[in-house]
Amino acid sequence: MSAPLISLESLAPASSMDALLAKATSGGCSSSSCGSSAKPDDMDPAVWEKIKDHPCYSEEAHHYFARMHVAVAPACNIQCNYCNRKYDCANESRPGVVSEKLTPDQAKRKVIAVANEVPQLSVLGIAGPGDACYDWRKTRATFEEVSRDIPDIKLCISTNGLALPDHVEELAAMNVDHVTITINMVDPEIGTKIYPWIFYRNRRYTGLEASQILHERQMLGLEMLTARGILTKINSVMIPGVNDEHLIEVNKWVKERGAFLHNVMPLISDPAHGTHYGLTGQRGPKAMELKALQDKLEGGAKLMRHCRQCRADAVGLLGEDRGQEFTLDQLPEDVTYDPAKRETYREVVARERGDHVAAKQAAVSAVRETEAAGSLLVAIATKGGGRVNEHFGHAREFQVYEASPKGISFVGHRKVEQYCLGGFGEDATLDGVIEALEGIDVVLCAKIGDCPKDSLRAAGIRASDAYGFDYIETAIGALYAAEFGLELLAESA
Ligand code: CLF
Ligand code: SF4
Repeated sequence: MSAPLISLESLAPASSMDALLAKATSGGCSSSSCGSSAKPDDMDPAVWEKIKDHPCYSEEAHHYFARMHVAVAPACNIQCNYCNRKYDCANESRPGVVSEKLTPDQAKRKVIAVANEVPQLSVLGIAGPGDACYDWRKTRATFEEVSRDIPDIKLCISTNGLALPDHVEELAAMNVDHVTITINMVDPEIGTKIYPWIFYRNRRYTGLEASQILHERQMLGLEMLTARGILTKINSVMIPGVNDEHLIEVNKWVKERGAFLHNVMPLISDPAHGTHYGLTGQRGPKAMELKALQDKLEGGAKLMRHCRQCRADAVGLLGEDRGQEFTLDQLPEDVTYDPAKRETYREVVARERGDHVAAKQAAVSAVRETEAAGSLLVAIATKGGGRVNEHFGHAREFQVYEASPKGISFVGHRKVEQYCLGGFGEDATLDGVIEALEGIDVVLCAKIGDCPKDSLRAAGIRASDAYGFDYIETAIGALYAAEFGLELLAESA
């Protein structure tokens, strides 16, 4: 199917409310699935209601909705060997960057300014540096202030879990429906290689005792959240040689205790960040090692594979970061929330999403029906809306999908440096992009020039813009059928 270029791509940066409204209310129903829901058939409607607009808890939602983080809670009660707090909390956010610390009042101003400008915004998260539950007064004050002005924004926190059990009741009372706990071990012996100390009930603990306490508090917090219907995501940092194989056990434990998602993140370790692991040469996993572990975990607790290890002050769709547009010095002193853009965007998304889900289902069925035996790893250049709609040279990441007789599934992403700047591509940058695309069979994008296409081909990676602006799954389905069934891949001229 060659899909029409529908509104979302142009909607995101739209500044004119007239343009937005025209898209939301344009006559007739162009959708092939008008009125259909994007809710998976086997999902409880109450759970769907909580995740349908959350870009981290729903892979499908991440094509449409954005999160923002505010760094309001810098104090922490444990030490992780992959963290140097100077460079953010590596439990949930990318280490090596420094976030702007905010007071709850400043955070509220920032959230309102973003909500007025970024119609995709649906979630406010507190994700370090520091621990949202340990630095609790600031977390609570921020959530209370923001939800007073923007009652429909979803509230989300990330925590190491040590202080979590003390705040579960308040989280439930504040309607915080999404909590991430970073759990890297369920065997305290392994914990001794990850946590040198914790600070608990006014005392510092080290060694096995520290990991034992942390483990017990993490399990207790998870059980308490599950009992209250709060959705939990478990983050685990994959540390080769330390806990990589052990994460299979972690996955089992958290599934038994009701975790909604398990997100295995690669350790980012760089001597320049000054962390224990960085300074002692502990390496992070390669993309294919991470994928192999994730594949082993399939069938256990449901995996999140679309995490971008975003900054603790990230703003925007996952994979993009508009944080630098909203630094404190650029915010107005007084700002009043105007819900118009967000409301209009939601109307458009509601229509587009049903269409996307129908197209996705058709593509997945078609792939299964080919009865082909092979699989394809496909990298997609996209800027949102679930479509192949980014130029190869403009991509700063590729979303990776696997097509096989089981269907079409999202399996990860590869971050790259933007190859084409100001109309010119640098060979050295292209080499880095090709390296990042290791193992990929085909790249699909909205446009690609002959030069990068030839270089990719020389590295064994084909590239095509023949499916530009199609839905991602529609494009992959057509590609798969061409590869294994009906005809050869139609490469663009
Ligand atoms: Fe932020 Fe985390 Fe909430 Fe998402 S991020 S606090 S659950 S709103 Fe998302 Fe970013 Fe991955 Fe976190 S992509 S690092 S999982
Ligand atoms: Fe760093 Fe976060 Fe660990 Fe605290 S919980 S030491 S801020 S990674």
